Amino acid sequence: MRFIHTADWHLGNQMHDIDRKEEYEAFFRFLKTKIVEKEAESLIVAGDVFDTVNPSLEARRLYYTFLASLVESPCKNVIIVGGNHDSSALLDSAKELLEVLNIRVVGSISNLSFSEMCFELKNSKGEVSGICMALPFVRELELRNILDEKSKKIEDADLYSLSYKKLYDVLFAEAEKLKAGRNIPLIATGHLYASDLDGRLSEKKSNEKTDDGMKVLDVLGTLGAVPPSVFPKVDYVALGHIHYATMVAKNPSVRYSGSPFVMGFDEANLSHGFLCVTIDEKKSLSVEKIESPHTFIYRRISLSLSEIKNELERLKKIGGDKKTFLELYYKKEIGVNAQEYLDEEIRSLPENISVVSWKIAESEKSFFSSGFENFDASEIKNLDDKSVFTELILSKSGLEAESEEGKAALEKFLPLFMKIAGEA
Ligand SMILES: [Mn+2]
Repeated sequence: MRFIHTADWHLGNQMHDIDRKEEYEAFFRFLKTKIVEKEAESLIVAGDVFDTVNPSLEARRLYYTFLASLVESPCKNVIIVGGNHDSSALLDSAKELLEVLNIRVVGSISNLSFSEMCFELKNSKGEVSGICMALPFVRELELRNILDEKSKKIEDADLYSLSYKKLYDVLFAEAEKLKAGRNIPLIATGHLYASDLDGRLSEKKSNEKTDDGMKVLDVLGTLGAVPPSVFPKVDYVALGHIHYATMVAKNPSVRYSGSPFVMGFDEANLSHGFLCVTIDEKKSLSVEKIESPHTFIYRRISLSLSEIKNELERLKKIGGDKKTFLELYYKKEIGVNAQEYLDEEIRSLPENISVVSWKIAESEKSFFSSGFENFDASEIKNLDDKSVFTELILSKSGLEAESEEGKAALEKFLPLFMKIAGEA
């Protein structure tokens, strides 16, 4: 059997007010083409279909138009589960209608028995070729409610491991019942934050933001990470919530597909797409990553002012006439007025390139502000003594280098600093 695993579409997202309709439409055309080309018999959408609980009419139109387009395709089963961004009520509102097209929606676990969350998947001949246990995002209250009275009082840290273990165990038993001894693969879904991921989250410090805009500490603290041990022993677990493709605990059968779209400039330089999963008769698994079309170009650039100029020149050449959106972080250069310089550079860009924001680089900002506590010490090697002291004097005095007071402060203090540096 073969299916497409995707998640985190976040339809209706308009970061920096960018109109992304063209990009979404191109993606759905591409996804449909791949479904046909790969002869994928199922599509699994692991949550966060929409970006908000009240998505625009345009976002809803895109969603329904795409689902309708699958009727005449090899895709005979669609499983859609709700994510934390979705309104489960909105997803479930079309449930009965979509069921007629064999599109199964599980917006939330409320009001459902576990057997109603397990579905047979059929191939083009109409034979049952697999079972999917469709678990959506589960809210904290719902997690507590599935535990018995005694376990309800447990610490937050144990809530996720205990409740998810129970959820997946019960679902697994239901799926086994439905499977009734047939030699067909079992697939599970989830929209959650699993621990033990590869890639950028594993490298993040506790105060950095995750792909969902939350700080890692928030996720690990109040929201909780789900340990890999809770996942059921099935042939594949299709997860959503993390916006880049990664395995859980290096297990090739427990995966995040990632989002097919750039959902923030911190993700701009990562690849985005979906997974094409094949499980053969011997239950051996192969997973192919398929990259989304680059309809628009998104880039976060963090460079010194003069390097930004070169990078913009380069982008003008490689981007052709594609719509390109940039977020610039610049590193100050002594004696250059950043505002004037960037104004000039940005004004000379062709129409298809937009700079959505530009600000001073974080590492510089923390250094140039009051304290050194967040300062990355490796950065200091790029600055000479004079630059370091100049910036220190300016930040302590709150003055601009170009202002008269700033010049006076530098004249007064810089020689003193240089003298001390010389002696040291
Ligand atoms: Mn999510």
